[in-house]
Amino acid sequence: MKKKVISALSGLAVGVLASTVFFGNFSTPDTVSNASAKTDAEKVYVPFGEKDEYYLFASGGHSGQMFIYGVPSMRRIRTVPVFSPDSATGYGWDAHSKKMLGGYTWGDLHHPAFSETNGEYDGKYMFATDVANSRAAVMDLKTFTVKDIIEVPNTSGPHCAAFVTENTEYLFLPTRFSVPLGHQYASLDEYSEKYRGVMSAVTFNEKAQKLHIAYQVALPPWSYDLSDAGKKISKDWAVLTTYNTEEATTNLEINASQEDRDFIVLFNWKELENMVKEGKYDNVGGQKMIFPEKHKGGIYLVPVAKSPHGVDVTPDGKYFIASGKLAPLLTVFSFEKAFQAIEKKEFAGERNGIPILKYESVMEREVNPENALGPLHTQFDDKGMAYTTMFISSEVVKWNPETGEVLDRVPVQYSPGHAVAAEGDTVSPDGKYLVSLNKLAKDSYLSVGPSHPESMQLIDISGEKMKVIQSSPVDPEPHYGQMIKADKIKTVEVYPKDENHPNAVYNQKDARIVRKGNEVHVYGIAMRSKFIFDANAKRPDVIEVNEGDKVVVHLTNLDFDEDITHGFAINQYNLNMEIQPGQTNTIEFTADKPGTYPLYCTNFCSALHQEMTGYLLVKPKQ
Ligand code: CUK
Ligand code: CUA
Repeated sequence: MKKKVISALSGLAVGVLASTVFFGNFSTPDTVSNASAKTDAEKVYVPFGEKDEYYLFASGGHSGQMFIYGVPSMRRIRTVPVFSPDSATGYGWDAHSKKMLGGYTWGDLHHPAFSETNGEYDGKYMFATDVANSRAAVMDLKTFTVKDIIEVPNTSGPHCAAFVTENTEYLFLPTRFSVPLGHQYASLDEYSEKYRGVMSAVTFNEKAQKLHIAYQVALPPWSYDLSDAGKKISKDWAVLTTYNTEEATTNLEINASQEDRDFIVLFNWKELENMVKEGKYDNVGGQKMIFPEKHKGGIYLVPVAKSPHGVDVTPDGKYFIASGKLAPLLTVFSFEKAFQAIEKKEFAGERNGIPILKYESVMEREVNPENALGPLHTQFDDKGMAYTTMFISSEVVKWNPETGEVLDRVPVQYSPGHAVAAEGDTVSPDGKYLVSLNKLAKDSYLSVGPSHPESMQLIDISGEKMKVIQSSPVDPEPHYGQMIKADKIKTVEVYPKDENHPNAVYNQKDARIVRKGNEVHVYGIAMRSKFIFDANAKRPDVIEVNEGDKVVVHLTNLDFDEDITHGFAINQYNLNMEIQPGQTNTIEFTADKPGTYPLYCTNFCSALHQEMTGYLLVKPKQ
């Protein structure tokens, strides 16, 4: 009876009141005896008071942001700005984030990757790269805030990253575009001689919370596409796909698809690490650059169907799967076979000094699902089954990499890029859920004009047959995502008191304004519902400076209370920052506009939030 009510409401625009009154207890064991008896609506319905089972971190593409969803509800929980400024949080205005963004005002975030321990997501950090301005970032999952961003020299668009090794030893950042080293000018007529594709090996120092480029490799002037790190037996290895091995310099749509085969680059990062230790590198613009034509070993090429896109290592680390995106074939390659061929030096020539392995000696099997077209990316479940997105035929194909048997196919709307499985890139995926990240949604939602939001469709993969059970809009187009078990993420609810913080003020009476020449340092407090900049002033909520002064405002949020975030904005000065509970945050500016400027709290914090205001008075120069 109860089930009927719920299925009648599938599509679920059920208000909070209705949910607590009617369905408050529907997930208790007596009402739902086994998963298969659940309707689709029940499977995605997370009642008020309960939480989703997984976090989905979905790349925000050219918004430069990361989107956080809950699965199975597919509700968007948060937007975390990474490579672009964000007015809502003041990201890009407060001193730390402004410095990290380094003047860039947009980014193109494609592939998020969780930090790993023993091949499992450990829930500590999230890494991502920016295709637009060649940067890498790390986000702390205790606070869901970005800790460090680095620019990657010699590289143009590290699209193929970030994929981390089993114990987060490295994230590898291969470039999408080849350019002359150091971005020097060189005519495109000299493309083959002067241009290079560069792969960077980046480490993360957890203590210092800093990213660092350990070394780079000068690869041939091709375009590099997706990469993946090995696992278990292949844990010292990583793979990346290439296209435009034709080295075309114009009209790539046609010219980069001339040859029948491109390559997978297979490399042993332990060997490359040793080469660096032995000094087998050149110094290029301050980076340790390995030139494979000079220092042999560690890097090999495996021929693959032309213009491959994704390459994915199976959870057991035995195989890597890649497919020509214009071909109907899925190809399974064997690490073990590759190792044997390398051992026996069974090479079929070389390109740019890098030995080529024979396709036949590394290929394990080819799989050809009938009429399936445009294979892009592959994910895995808990039984070792593979799920490949088919961009052109708009479907997800489930198949067995051990036998090549095609087990199921499900249409998605439309043109999926990646799919992401629960704990999908680990050594032990969970099964259960797969989200198809679709590049086009067309008619899926209410129209908002000629351009539409794209979509993410949740697929139940717990049974033999796949079933699409929910859909959620996402804007702009989704690229990759990763899905982590919710209980692995341990956030802090308030920033803990840090008595050593140089700018924190934990006592109201310590709020003060200090002038040093033409610099004014404010050590203030934000609390429900006032600012205190100078405890001893006639008007403690006023900052008075002279035109041309450099003003540095440090504010500590004294509300050590979950979710009580304050903002600090100054009218017409184009300034805003947020101060989360317990946090001390800093904003700097030059008071270059004389006059009277109200300032206010931008984040609703109490019934008297509207009263949380003050003034910036800027005395004009004589
Ligand atoms: S890419 Cu393959 S469909 Cu940027 Cu991961 Cu988008
Ligand atoms: Cu503080 Cu609103």
